[in-house]
Amino acid sequence: MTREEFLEFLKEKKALVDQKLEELLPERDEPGARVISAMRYSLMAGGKRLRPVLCMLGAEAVGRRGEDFLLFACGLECLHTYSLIHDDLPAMDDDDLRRGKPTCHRAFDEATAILAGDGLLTLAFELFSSPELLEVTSPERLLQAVHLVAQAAGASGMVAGQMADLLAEGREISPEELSYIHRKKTAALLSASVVSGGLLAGAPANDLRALETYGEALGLAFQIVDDILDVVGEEEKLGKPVGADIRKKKATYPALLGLSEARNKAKELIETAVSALQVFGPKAEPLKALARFVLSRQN
Ligand code: GRG
Repeated sequence: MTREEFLEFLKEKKALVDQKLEELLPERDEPGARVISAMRYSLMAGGKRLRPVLCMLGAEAVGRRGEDFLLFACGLECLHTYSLIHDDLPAMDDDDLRRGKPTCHRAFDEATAILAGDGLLTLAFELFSSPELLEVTSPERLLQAVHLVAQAAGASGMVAGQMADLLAEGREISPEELSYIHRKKTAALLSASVVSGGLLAGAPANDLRALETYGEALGLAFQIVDDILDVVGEEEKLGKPVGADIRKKKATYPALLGLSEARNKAKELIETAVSALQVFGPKAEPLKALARFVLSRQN
């Protein structure tokens, strides 16, 4: 699958997710509807929809139709969007822009943004437990998938990663601590997204292990690329290399290893991710293309 073919493929999958989310969360006319508007504002702000796409492709790698699990996949996007809204809050990263638009607390207000995050996190579990999913998977499989995603998102996954990241601010950290932050904050949910698709699709244990290896390596590479894009963006703004200055800011692989070594590390991880997919043969072609896309993405 070429990059162009994959981009077209991604556009189609993304459209499925966008349309379903639109259907699931209509505007309302009631006293509390402001929170719905804030949830919709962030949810429909143009995210890449990687987590829902990973879930659908995890199911496709084992021979099922990804779209069957669209409700679950949409739950993953709600969960991800909650984490972005809360991450942008003044008490956390204090960001003004997200997905090229004012952050939720800037467009609305802080209390509304907190509630919008709470609403999206809860909506995620409402979608994961949709009775319609029992028409396409078994109750055991569904329960395992919800449990897996809850573990990846909660205080032993993404929330722990965010905590460690906040505690690491302004001081030097070891490569081990950095790897912990990346695994928990970013890789855990990306990996759970693709594994949950496999689980719902009824994949056997060794296929699930392969998807987990893929998801973990992809997630780590994703975070490194994110940090590289930050440095490159900064350099473009400044018109010169940021050099050692990056070390003083957040701990990242570009700060720890330099840009070129960080790029090599991301490449190695993508190779690991792609090799883990051998067991699936051609059905995993889109997952391979997605991994290569993560390496070359510009936003
Ligand atoms: C607040 C519990 C809590 C967790 C926050 C996700 C997160 C943890 C922080 C976001 C900070 C950040 C930029 C992390 C880097 C990796 C990442 C999750 C990037 C954003 O994901 P994309 O690129 O975003 O998939 P889009 O906008 O395409 O959905």
